Amino acid sequence: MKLYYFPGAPNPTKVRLYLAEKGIQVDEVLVDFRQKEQKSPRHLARNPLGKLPVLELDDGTHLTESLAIIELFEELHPEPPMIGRDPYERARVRRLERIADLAILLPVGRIIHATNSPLGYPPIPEVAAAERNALPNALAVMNDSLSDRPFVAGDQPSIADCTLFSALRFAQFFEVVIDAQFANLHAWFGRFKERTSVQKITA
Ligand SMILES: N[C@@H](CCC(=O)N[C@@H](CS)C(=O)NCC(=O)O)C(=O)O
Repeated sequence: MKLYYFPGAPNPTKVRLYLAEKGIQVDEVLVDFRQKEQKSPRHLARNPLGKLPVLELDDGTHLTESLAIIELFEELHPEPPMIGRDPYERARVRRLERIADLAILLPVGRIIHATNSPLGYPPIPEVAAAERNALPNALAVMNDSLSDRPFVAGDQPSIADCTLFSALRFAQFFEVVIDAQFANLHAWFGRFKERTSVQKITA
């Protein structure tokens, strides 16, 4: 299998982090956003939406959508579980992962692309303002989750940590400030940053 990625992009990062946490090796192929390679005919044949990540399977077919890719690997390699051990735990992990993705990663991306887009999108101040306004509610949910546990969904890392870390790393890189009131979140980010998985994907 081959994973097409770009190093700074948060959706490929969440998959790479997951794979590193699980100790799963796949070949990686860089698609260079700086050269707009994600919109080249070659890449559009892999993903008509012109986005990353894309997983190329051994039969040559392609799978897109970061969560679908992660769920495939989780079914192929169930141990150690990163989406919970029973239906209730899985539901709780998926809830937090969806909040991290839809209410943090996506808005952070919109703020960045509406203010200082690395892909060259034009500034849209009203979009940035609306997203900045909504973001603290979701950050508060994560901050509360982290009040009594070392990882977002419990005692062990889960896919919710991978998504949240990718979102906050993207925010940090493009100077989207996460308010200091979210102390549990800042402490978790500092701890997670030291993990071997993070060192591995940033090497
Ligand atoms: N829902 C998709 C989102 C994919 C996505 O938006 N990827 C971004 C990178 S984080 C991308 O490829 N952007 C390039 C572009 O829009 O040109 C997923 O989870 O994989």
